[in-house]
Order: sequence, then structure tokens, then C-alpha cells
Amino acid sequence: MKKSALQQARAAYRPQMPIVLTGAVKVVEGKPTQSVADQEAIKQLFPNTYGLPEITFEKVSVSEPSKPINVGVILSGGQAPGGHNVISGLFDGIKTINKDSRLYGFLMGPGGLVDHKYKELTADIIDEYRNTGGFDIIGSGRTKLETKEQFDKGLEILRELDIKALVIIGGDDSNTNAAILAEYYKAIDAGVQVIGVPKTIDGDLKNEVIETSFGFDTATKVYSEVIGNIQRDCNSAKKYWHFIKLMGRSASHIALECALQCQPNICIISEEVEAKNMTLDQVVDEIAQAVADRAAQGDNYGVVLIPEGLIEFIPAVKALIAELNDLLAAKADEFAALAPKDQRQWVIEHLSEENAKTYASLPEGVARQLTLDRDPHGNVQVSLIETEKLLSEMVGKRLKEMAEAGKYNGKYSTMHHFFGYEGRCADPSNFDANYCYGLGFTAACLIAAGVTGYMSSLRNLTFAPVNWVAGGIPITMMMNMERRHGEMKPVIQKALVDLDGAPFRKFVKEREGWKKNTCYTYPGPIQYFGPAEVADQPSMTLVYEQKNRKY
Ligand code: FBP
Repeated sequence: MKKSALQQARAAYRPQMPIVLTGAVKVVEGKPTQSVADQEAIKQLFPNTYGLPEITFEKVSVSEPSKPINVGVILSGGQAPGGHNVISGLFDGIKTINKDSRLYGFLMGPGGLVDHKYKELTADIIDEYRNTGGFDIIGSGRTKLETKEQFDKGLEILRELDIKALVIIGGDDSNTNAAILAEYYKAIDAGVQVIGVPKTIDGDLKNEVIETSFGFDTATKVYSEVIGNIQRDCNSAKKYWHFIKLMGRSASHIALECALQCQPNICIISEEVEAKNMTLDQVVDEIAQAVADRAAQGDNYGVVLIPEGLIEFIPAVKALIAELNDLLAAKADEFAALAPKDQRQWVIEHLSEENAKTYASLPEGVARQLTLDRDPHGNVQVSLIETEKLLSEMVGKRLKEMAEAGKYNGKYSTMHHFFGYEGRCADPSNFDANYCYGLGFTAACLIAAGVTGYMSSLRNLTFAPVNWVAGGIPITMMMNMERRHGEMKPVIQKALVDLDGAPFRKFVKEREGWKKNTCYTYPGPIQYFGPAEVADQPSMTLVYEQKNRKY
């Protein structure tokens, strides 16, 4: 396959490693852990893997000889830059343990395990994919691993290939399932360890012990580059309002990070909308007022960032979605049997009065999207809802009313963009290349340590990689009970934007200035080579979150 000049140069990049992973390691156990909430319920559901200690690795001078081990790996869910480096770090890690160890990749996500579709990942294959974006080495998928039948079917192929450990690279839902699988295999004494790796561009799989998910850094740098380019165009032509929707199914971390990097006129943060109990009309009013204020000073242009998940955070819509989820789970067949033209009325008749009112008030397209198929984890597919168009149209209407009332006198032309897929398979930034390789290598160390139900972890990420702390976190520690498909289920708690956190506070401090004035910054493309201050910087979210840390 023909390779670009950058691909060729990038193949030679050697990820920077935490010093602790550059030789033999010993395991240091911390205190027993507890789940973040609902301790009793989680403990009962995970009798074999609850309460385990955190683990960190320390460097030792002499290594014990270890037997070869066969390991399986799965990429689960949406693509995120750096997945290939997790796999190459894992490969190098198990080969360091013993050169005869073998790595098998299950194809197209968790479904590959159940359907026994796999390929052995040999050194020549791994070398083709080092430091590249994408998940194409083995593909990914969203099959949810949750039933005993799936676990048993998976075990058949694991036994056939003599696989003693399975690494699942995924987001909060996939790692939740990794924990359930770990518990099951432990309970039946299957002799298979399960280790998770925190992946998602959304940045919402993080907590006190997992500092960030991989892919967030690269994806937000790609989006920030393009937003910066649009801002420069906008500031040159001075004739459009650009409405830019940014991926991030639920949390607004991506939008917030891009706002910190680019300083747009407006950035909506879904978590704030929810906390202030705002209606869609109030969000629209705020944007319209900003457009009018800029028009009054002669600036009929600007940039608005909109998080993909916004619609789900508007309290009235959130309550509606919760009831819709239960309704559609309970009456799926009845709903599916209806002609599309009758579905809207059927939904209205089956909802409670308040939610029926909200549903009826939504534009046809958005209402329909809310009843479309959920993803296998029960989530509304918000990336399909055109919130950027919905908002810009509503703002347009509001401005007309304001003009009629003599409160606005400007020009309003709009452009729409959605950035999501553009960033998910970019070549990983140096940060993600290092982080991912280290996470994969750490997963190999966790396998060698014999543990199960752990997530690979690297900490102190704003320091140079050499100082990162490597270890493992029991996945049950991150769990709480939540309602899914109408039932209470144990799941990893999603990290939403913390409105008391330093990144959001920084944004709040600056945003009034950015709204009125034109303060755009232009981050430019990801740099893979060059001085550390342009090539190796972590996300601003991480930098603000860890500002007061001392090494
Ligand atoms: P993960 O949570 O699996 O990492 O996926 C995140 C994401 O990229 C969201 O930002 C987006 O809403 C969704 O995937 C899109 O899903 P799909 O790839 O199935 O279209």
C-alpha cells in the first residue's frame, strides 16, 4: 500500500515511555477500593471483583522469567486516535514478558469474539500500524457483550486459542461490559483475565484515577484546527454566522476544549444548560441577543460551538427522552408495526401530558430522530440530530421578531458544520501516541500481574511521559447504578463537564469578552515534529485540571 511522506516519517516515531515501564516491574497494591456510589448493590453484583486494590508498578532491577502468554484484543465502539498504538504497546509488552507470547485480534468489535472471527497479530502487521490513526488493524463494532450465551461462546474460542487474557479497548459502556465479563469468567473459574483500556474522543470516561480517555487530545486538536480556519475565514469575509456542532454524544468536553483553544464568540455547554434548567427558547434567546449586540457594532458575523448532546440536556427534552426510552423498550413491536405517518401521534398518545407537550412542540425532524433506533447500549443517536440547523433557524426567527420590535438591525447569513468523524481517525498526536502505547504496555504488565477486572491507567499526564505513573484501577470502583432500557443496571459513571472545575471556570471568566469582541485564536494543525511547546502539549482541559499539581 502506498504511504504518504508523513506516514513514512511517523512510522519511525518511538513513543516516549514512563521510566517505570522501561525495565522489570513489581506490583505495589494500594488500599481496597469502593464503587463511586451504590456500594452495596455493586458489591452484590460483583462478588469476585469488587473492592480490589488500586495497583501501581515500580521499577525493579531483576525480572523473574515468565512463561509465554496468549492474549486477545478487541476494539469496541467509535474510533479514537491511538487505538493502533494501544495494540502495539500491548504487543511489545507481552513480547517483553516472553518473546513467544502471541496476540490475537478479534475482528469488528466484541462481535468478533462471539462469532469466533479473529486474526493473529504478528510483528510485521503491528509494524504497519504503529503511530497511525484508525481502528482498521482489526476493525471495531458496537455489539454489546452482556449475555451468558455470548460470554460462553467467547470462552470457546479463547480456550481453542489458549488465550489467558482479553484486553477490551472501549468507552464507558464497553468497559462496563469488560467488568461484567471479568466477573463472570472469575466466577466460573475460566482462567481468563479481562483488562480494559479507556478510549473515547468524547473525554467522558475519566475520574479521579483515570485522568483522560485516549483520542480526546487528537480529536479536539483536529477540530480546533478547522474551527480556527473557519474563524479566520469568518473574520476575513465578515458575512456569516457559523454554527458548528461538535461530536461528544453526551458530555460537552470536546466543545469546551475547542472553545478554550479557539475563543469563539459563543460555546454552549450542555451541562450548564441543564444546571440552569434552561429551555430551548432561552438558549435561542441568548444566541440571538449576542448576534444583535455584535450587529449593533457592525459585526454581522461570528462563530457558535454546539455540543452534539445538547438536546438531551435540555431538562424538558431529557425527561421526554427518559420516558420515550422506557416506552419504546416496552412497546417496541407495537411501535415498529405502525406506518411512519402514524408514529408521531401514537407517541403523543402514549406519553404523560407534560412530555407529550414537549414532544409535540419539537420540529418534525427532531421528534422523529428521538424515536429512531437506539444504539446497542440504549443511547439516542444524537450525532444524527441536526442541532446546528435547528438552533440557527430558531435564532433567525427570533431575530426577525427583534427586528420588528426595533431591537435588531443587521444581516444574518448562516453556515452549518458538523465536526466529528473528521477527527476520530487522525494520526494520534504525540500525546496520544505516547499515552496509548503506554496504556497498551501497562495492560501487558497487568496481565503479567495476574489481575482481572482492572483498567489500564497512566497518571500525572501533564508531566513529561517519563514521569507518568503506570498502574491499574479496579473497574468496579468507577461504577454506580443507572436506569437503562427501563431497568437499573451497574454502569461506569459518565464524567460530565464539572461546572466547578478549572476548565469551565476559565471559560466562564473569558466568555463575555469573546462574545462581544473578536478574540479568535488559531491553533493550526497538529505538529508531530518540532519543539515540545508546539508538538507535545496535552489538552487545555488536562492542563487546567492539573494546574496546581506538583511533581
Ligand atoms: P464511543 O463512546 O464509542 O467512543 O463513541 C463516541 C462517538 O464518537 C460519539 O462522539 C458519537 O456520538 C458516536 O460515537 C457516533 O457513533 P457512530 O460511530 O456509531 O456513528
